[in-house]
Amino acid sequence: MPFVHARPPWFLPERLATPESVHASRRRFLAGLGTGLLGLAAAPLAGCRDEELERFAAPPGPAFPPPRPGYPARPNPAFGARGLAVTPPHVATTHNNFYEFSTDQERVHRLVGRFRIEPWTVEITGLVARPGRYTVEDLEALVPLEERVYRFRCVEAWAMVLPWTGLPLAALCRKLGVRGEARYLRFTSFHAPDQAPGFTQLGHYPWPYFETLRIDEALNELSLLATGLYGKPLPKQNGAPVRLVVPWKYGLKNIKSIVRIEFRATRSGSFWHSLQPSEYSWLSNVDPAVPHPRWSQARERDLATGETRPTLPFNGYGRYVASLYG
Ligand SMILES: Nc1nc2c(c(=O)[nH]1)N[C@H]1C(S)=C(S)[C@@H](COP(=O)(O)O)O[C@H]1N2
Ligand SMILES: [Mo]
Repeated sequence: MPFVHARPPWFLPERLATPESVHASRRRFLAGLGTGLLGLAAAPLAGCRDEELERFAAPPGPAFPPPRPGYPARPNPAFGARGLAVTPPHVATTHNNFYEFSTDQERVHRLVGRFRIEPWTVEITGLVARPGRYTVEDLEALVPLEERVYRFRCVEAWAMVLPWTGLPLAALCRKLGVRGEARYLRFTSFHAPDQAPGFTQLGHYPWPYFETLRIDEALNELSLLATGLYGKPLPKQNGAPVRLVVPWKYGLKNIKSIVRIEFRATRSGSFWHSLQPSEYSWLSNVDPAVPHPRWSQARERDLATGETRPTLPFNGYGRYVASLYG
């Protein structure tokens, strides 16, 4: 095993650095909750035999849905690759965090067979002039799609570089006519236990997955409502048909498969923050100086190359967002 000696002490040896152990560590806090949940938490999909999971199996075929009008979108030159090594599609589409399907990151893409992404609507509600149920095509017609290459950093200290296709959230907010009293956006993911095994297997989690942004974060030029990846519509495992991309925050804020966006006057919470606030902060901004209670955030591991590099404050996007938190 080359270079093990060069790795920082927090880095798990390859033998242990399986997705299982990554998630076992993320889930370990559940032990403290008692009530016999530990058994479930310690063994992903324990009690769910492979035969039961088989009904969720994805048929062989391309991960990407067929292109729609608007694809491929115009690259935004302000957010080009600029020397960043874009993560190969096979890595980004086979290593996913999507607890609705599995805690095993390598298994998610094989369990999306029953997930129906069409028809799909996003309910836009609350403090906006034009609430309603919007299809993804409706949203794409409101704001032109563009492609942006962003760094992506999971709280578990792995990282990618991804070319998203999406609509700038600020432009969408303007089109929707956000009212002055709106201070927060609450996003909600899909909730369909017949379509994904995780809802049942992890029945003690506060489904559906939810996240909240401050309005100034939503209006920041970096915030994107992504409907595509690698110039094509989003694969199911990457949060089809529409997900949030806020690249200065840890991956957990980048909520997938959104069915509802509520513009609110009062703050609301987030899935991981509600489960363990001391480990997953409400803001969850990428910060190398603030370790997770159980691991350092000083460095990150590139998922494609396995190389580690220093974590950047705000994931390298301080120029855009540091002023929000001054
Ligand atoms: N609905 C939902 N959204 C989610 C998650 C999830 O489990 N469910 N996981 C989050 C986490 S922790 C990460 S790192 C990213 C992973 O996105 P990817 O699989 O496209 O890389 O999605 C985020 N959004
Ligand atoms: Mo993550």
